[in-house]
Amino acid sequence: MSTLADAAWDLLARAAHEAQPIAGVAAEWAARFDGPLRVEVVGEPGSGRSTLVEALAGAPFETVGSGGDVRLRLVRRPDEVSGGDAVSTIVVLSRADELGGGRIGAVDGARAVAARHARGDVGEHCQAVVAVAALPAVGGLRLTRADATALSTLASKPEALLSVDRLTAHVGPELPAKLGVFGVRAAVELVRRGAAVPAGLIQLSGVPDLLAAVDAHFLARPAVLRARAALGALLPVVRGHPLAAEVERVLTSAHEPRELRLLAELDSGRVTFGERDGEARHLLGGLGTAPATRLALSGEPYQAYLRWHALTESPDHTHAQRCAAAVVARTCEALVAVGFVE
Ligand SMILES: Nc1nc2c(ncn2[C@@H]2O[C@H](COP(=O)(O)OP(=O)(O)O)[C@@H](O)[C@H]2O)c(=O)[nH]1
Ligand SMILES: [Mg+2]
Repeated sequence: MSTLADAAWDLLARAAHEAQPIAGVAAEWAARFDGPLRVEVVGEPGSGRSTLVEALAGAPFETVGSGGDVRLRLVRRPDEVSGGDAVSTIVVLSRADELGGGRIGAVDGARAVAARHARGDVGEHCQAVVAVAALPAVGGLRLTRADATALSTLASKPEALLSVDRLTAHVGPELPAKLGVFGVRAAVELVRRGAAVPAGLIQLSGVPDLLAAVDAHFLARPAVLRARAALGALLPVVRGHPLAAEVERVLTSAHEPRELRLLAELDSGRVTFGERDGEARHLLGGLGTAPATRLALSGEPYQAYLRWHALTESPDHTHAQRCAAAVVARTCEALVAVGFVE
């Protein structure tokens, strides 16, 4: 059912026969249709882009500075987010360890802030909000033997951890610069517990949470996101050309981005159908897009359609729930058309 990708591919192939600059843009995006998803990392200077890119080295996607298929939008405060394309964006609450002066629970606190904003206004402009402290994750992998010795020394000097100044007085400026104050405090705690410092810091940094979010929201259906990005790039160059109306129609009528959007809304808790959430997630392709997987909890697609369609007119549900049910019902319609093939 990747109809958007098929439609986009078809439009790009046709656009490739037009005059420049249409042909050039179409060929450029057609050429990357089968490559890895390109994840753009954007943010104000100082938001932590370079550090995050380093922390993401080795991830199963390519990070780029511009022209990506999807984006990680780094902000230091959630209220910096006031717009943006919801389907192709994950908001990263970066330098999360600095919240509350680098105390040991800083990243957990930032995680709670991120979850709250995902359910609120910020959630309207993205698929997920994730708190990340990339510096301790990256720094932990660069610890020298001298750093390890300094961490052991600090483990028996709790007073040295009370402020940056005291920390610097005890171990010099390098270790705090490498890990941040939070990172040093967390590393000392790991040393006390006899745990591995680099792995422990990565776990605490939120980088694994971000990788999981990218996986769930972007990498699960790369063709849809790539197709959408390609048509989005083509649109400004075909303005005034007969192709423009078609590109616009495909972009606005595509159902798959609505599925992705609703899956994110169910995840963040912005929308819920109570005990029916599991069935909705399955139908929307959240556990795999094969028809049999989508229908695993629903059985016969036409009956599923009737049940979800009934919700779109239910007076017991909110407007948001009725709109969301319409998206699920539309998915069921497509499944009816495909036929339930085991
Ligand atoms: N405490 C802390 N500092 C960070 C973090 N990420 C980046 N920084 C620091 O913020 C400054 C800017 O980081 P950089 O990654 O170069 O940001 P860019 O300008 O967006 O590329 C540098 O001094 C980094 O060490 C983080 O997660 N925690
Ligand atoms: Mg930089």
